[in-house]
Amino acid sequence: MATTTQQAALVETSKRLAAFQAVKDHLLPEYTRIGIGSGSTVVYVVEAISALGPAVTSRMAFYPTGSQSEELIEAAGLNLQYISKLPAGQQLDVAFDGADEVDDDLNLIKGGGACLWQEKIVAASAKRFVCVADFRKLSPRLGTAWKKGIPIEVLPMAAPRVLDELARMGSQNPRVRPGLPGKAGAIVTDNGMWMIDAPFAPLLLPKDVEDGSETGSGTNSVWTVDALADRLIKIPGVAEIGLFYGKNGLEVAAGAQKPVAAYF
Ligand code: ABF
Repeated sequence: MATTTQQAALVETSKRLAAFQAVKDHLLPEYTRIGIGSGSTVVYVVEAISALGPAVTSRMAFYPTGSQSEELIEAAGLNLQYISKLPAGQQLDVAFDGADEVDDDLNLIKGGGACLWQEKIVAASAKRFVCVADFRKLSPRLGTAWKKGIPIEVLPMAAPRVLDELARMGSQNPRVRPGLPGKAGAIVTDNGMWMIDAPFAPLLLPKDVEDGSETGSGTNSVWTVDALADRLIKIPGVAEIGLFYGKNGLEVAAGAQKPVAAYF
C-alpha cells in the first residue's frame, strides 16, 4: 500500500512523463505558434519545451490561457504573445493544456483552476489540442473522478439566477466558488467573472443511451455530456462552461503508471 507521500510522488512522476511525452510527440520543430494552458501539469510541459533549447524555441511564440501561464512563459524566457493579436484567419499550430477529468470518449472537465474561458478560446484557436493529464484524471464518465462539479464561468450579477436554473436541471448543491484562502467573497477570474461549481450525476455517453432505457436529456437529472453542455451554455449569464467535448475526437494514451496525453 503506497503512503500518501509515495502516491504524491507517483502523481508528479506521471504528470512529468505525460508532459515530456506529449511535447515529444506533438511539438514539431517547424511549429511557430504554441498555446500554453494552466495548472500544475502544464508546468512540466513548459519544462519539456524549455529543454528543447533556444535553437528550437526561439523561433516559436507562446500564447497563454491566463495570468498563470503568462507568468510561466515569461519565467521560462519563452517568447510571449497574445491570442488577441493573432490575426483572423490564422491558427495556433498546437495547444497544450491540463484537465480535471477525461472520460471514455475523451470529453474533458476543465476549469478547476478558474481559467476555463481563455483555455477554451486558445484550444479552439489551435489546429491540434493536446490534453496532458496524469492517471488520476481518467474515468468512464465525467463526474466520477472530479466530484466538485462542472465549473461554469458566470457574470456575477447573474449568479443567483444561474444557481436556480442549475438546481431545476438536477444539479446537487451548485454553489459559487469561494475566493482563495484569506480572500473573502467569490473567486474572481482573469475576466472579472465568478465561478459556479455544479455537481451532476455522472454524465452519459452516446453508447449509454443506445438501448433507449435512458435518454440522457435531463430526465431524472441524468444528462449526456452533449445535452448538458448545450443546455448550460444557453443559460443567460453563463459566459463559458468547463465541458470540452465533441472536438474532432480525442485520443488518449494512458495507464496507471504510464504517461497520459489526450489530444483532439
Ligand atoms: C487547467 O488546470 C484546468 O482546466 C484544470 O482545471 C487544471 C488542471 O490542473 P492540474 O494540472 O494542476 O491538475 O488545465
